[in-house]
Amino acid sequence: MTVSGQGIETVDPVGLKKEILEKYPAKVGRKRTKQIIINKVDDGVVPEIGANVRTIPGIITQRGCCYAGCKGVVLGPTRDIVNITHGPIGCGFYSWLTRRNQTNPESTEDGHNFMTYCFSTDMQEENIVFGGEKKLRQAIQEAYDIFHPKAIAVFSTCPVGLIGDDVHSVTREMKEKLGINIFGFSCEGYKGVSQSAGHHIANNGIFTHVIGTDDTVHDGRYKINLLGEYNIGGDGFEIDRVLEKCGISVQSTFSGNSSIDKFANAHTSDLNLIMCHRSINYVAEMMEKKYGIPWVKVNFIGAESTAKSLRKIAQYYGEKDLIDRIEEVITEEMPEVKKAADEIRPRTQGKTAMLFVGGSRAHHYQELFREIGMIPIAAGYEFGHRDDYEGRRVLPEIKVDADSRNIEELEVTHDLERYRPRKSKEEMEGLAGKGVSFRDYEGMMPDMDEGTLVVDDISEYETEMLIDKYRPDIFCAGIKEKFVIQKKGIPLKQLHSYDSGGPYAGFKGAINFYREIDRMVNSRIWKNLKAPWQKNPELSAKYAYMPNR
Ligand code: CFM
Repeated sequence: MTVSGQGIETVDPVGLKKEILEKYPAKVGRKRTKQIIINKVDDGVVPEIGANVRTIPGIITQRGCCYAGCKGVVLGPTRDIVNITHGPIGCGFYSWLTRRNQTNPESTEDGHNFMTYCFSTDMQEENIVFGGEKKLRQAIQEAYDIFHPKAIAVFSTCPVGLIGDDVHSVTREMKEKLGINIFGFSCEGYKGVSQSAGHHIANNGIFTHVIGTDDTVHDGRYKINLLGEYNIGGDGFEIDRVLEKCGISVQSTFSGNSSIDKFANAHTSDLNLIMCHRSINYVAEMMEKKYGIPWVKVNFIGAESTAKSLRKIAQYYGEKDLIDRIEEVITEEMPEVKKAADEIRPRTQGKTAMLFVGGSRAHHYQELFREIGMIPIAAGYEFGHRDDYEGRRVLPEIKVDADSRNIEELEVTHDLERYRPRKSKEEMEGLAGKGVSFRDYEGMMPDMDEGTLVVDDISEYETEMLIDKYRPDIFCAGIKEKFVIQKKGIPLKQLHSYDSGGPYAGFKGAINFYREIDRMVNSRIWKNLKAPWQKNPELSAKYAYMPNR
């Protein structure tokens, strides 16, 4: 299939790629050419893309750091862990309440919610010179005395690694002294090439220190964990509503609306569902090895994908009650969604979208656009790996480089007491035969049209080139890109924080999204907008020279 939509036939992607690369020094061009791909799908197989490699110094990237991936993304949304940033105050401050992950403290007895606080050791020059372990010990003690939390986690920022503070021995010592769960992460910002390294480190830590520490088996006929759902704008609440309506118990969500106790007995569930493959596939893999819980990839972004994911769960259990209930729920929820889409589609049909976000949403949200007839013409991840683009089939081909070798791979074996295969080998094979693919993710590119552009770790310059050539009807990215793009007269939807909107997951979320996109792509304001330099290309100014000041 080739792309068609308003005006996009006039852009030649091959020529555009050439034009982009020409402006770079030859060495930079040679690197970027591997990360800018014109999509082709041949029997599910797509071209190779360069991903998860270092950003070239001097290029303005969208990426964040390892600390952001560990503390901000994976552990941050857990309301009853006191998360202490060990470092200078800026790292703690700028990762404080910026991600719009919602939580419901009333669902845990003690009502603890520490997410509204910003805990930091506030390292000063003295600590950099003489070491910061003493200050860290004091911070843990102080947090314990004031809040009496169930757990405390410590996150290392760049200087901690540079001066060699041993956060792990401090946390071990304090765990023994205070008798609560205390653990640390060596997630210094400079590790790896992006926040993706921090996800892996967070996965290792939570797997080692929390999962499997409570064997209580809770009630529930169909018990699942939802992995890689962070409850941005309330997405997790909508997914919980739908799953609960189907009679499925969400034992633990990693880590939207989560509490530490839920992580502790996640190993008692029947099935792991993965929403965001990039940030949490490691936990799923390790839980399967250690406890025997299989995992499947799901996607609750888009009404059709939600229905498809629910049917996948039904197939896994294979019980008539559940299969019937899920069909009932889909039949109940769909008409409202269809009605909204049908009403909106005449206004959005054929309009174009670009998505440059993170490590999973640039893929998932294409589905929502298609549901209202819009066309994703270019997309890319900030920090996805090749498997997120091309599918997990390429995993064996991915070379381990110096940056990925920096991140520990845990050796995981069967837990002698707790390992219990949820399905026999024959049952698993039977399900696979029926099309339930376990441990699989097909990636973004096979879902995209031929001739669309896929750009990994897009730079600001490349973004501007794409916009000038294609003039998409909407661009999806984050706060760092928002105003640059809006000044070019293109509306920008933040797909990290959702601006002030959401939820967009599940059935009700889809309706919210259609409506918002309709308003954004059909508002005239963007076409009427003129930057000051477009109206008056020559700006004049006066300056005064005051020698004695
Ligand atoms: Fe996963 Fe995420 Fe994403 Fe991500 Fe993120 Fe995020 Fe994201 Mo921002 S975990 S990879 S590190 S879905 S914070 S909730 S929106 S970049 S696409």
